[in-house]
Amino acid sequence: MNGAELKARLVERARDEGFAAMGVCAPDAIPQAPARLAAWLAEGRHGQMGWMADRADWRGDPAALWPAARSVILLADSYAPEGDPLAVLEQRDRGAVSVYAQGRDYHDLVKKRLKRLGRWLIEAAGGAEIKVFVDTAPVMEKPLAQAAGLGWQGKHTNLLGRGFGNWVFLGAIFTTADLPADAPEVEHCGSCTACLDICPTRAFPAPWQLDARRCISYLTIEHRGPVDPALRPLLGNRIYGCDDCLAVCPWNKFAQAARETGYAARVGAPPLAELAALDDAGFRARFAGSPIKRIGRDRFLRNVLYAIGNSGDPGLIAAALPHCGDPDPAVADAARWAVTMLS
Ligand code: B12
Ligand code: SF4
Ligand code: SF4
Repeated sequence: MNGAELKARLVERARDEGFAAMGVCAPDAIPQAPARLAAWLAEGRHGQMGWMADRADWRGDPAALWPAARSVILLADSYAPEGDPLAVLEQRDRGAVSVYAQGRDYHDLVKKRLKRLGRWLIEAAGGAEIKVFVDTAPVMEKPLAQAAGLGWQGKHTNLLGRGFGNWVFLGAIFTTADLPADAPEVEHCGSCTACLDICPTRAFPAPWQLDARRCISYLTIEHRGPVDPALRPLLGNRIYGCDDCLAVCPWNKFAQAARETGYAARVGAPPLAELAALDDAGFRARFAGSPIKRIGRDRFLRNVLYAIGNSGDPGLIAAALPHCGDPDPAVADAARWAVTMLS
């Protein structure tokens, strides 16, 4: 089988595996990425995500990460929500959990299917080698996906496509097989600024640039310790991630229904009082298999307490009070802040 035939068969297999789109680029297809990554890091926009700076040379250059790779295959997997993901922001006594974390952890679900696809490729390409990546390796998945023609990086920095909107996860297969590259996609945001305008914390210093230190996704998932008191009221009831900039994108009218049943919403919008009462064992049992589990009970409780402080409901003081002496200083501080806000 030549490279073109192999790729055509792979596209079919990717569709059978439920992926919304597949494309291929060469490992050296993102020459602009290292300088952009370096500028972002130099501004300190990664905050406490020190792992973004570690191995930045590999992250910016796939050819350096694995010199034997000849092709990079990018895949998009739809997790489009069924209803309006922003409706929950009005229910201030409940926690808003972002769409991506409503079901089972996408890292596991995407990787399983990438591996199946990769195994097929190894056999079909007569012993090619592969490495599969979903989020956790030093790989810049968004510019690679644009280079592979899947879609473009919107002004909110996420990848979106004309045929699927922006509710997609990305995954990559690096391979020693030689596959014909796709043409890169160009930008189709035009004069739209909906994602920039809705951001509650004004986390975009400019279009296509995100200061993670102000992003609610970063603050609720990645940031350790207390959140800047000036930003706390802007978190609202968001306790894990944020969807605002994704939800307003007009290209989502082309969103494809999620094929992966594991993404189905099972967390919902639980009452904040119920979440504040979870001890460590209760937290781990409730969020087993969910990406939420990885932030641990203390950071989760910190987020819940900020949401309680923002609820406007003095009836929730009772849920915050028991945590004012918590051994975790960020939790105790958040509990005291919540009580002050509601008193
Ligand atoms: C670090 C990280 C975060 C950080 C920082 C996000 C960021 N935008 O950098 C935080 C914790 C904030 C975050 C949040 C989210 N994340 Co995240 N995250 C990542 C991760 C691990 C690396 C991203 C990265 O390389 N950032 C570094 C910056 C410098 O690169 P960049 O974002 O590509 O920035 C580019 C632009 O600035 C561009 N640029 C600069 N100037 C200009 C000018 C022009 C004209 C153009 C066109 C471009 C341009 O150049 C840079 C390089 O391409 C990726 C997984 C991966 N390994 O790629 C997931 C990933 C980006 N995250 C993902 C998701 C789903 C989210 C959330 C939606 C989760 C949520 N609901 O809470 C939010 C979205 C927030 C947002 N608006 O970006 C998905 C996005 C899928 C997609 N469709 O794009 C990814 C790809 C994970 C995955 N495998 O699916 N994330
Ligand atoms: S995820 Fe939320 S806080 Fe982060 S940039 Fe988008 S709208 Fe702003
Ligand atoms: S909301 Fe508008 S500006 Fe933002 S990514 Fe979508 S089309 Fe581009």
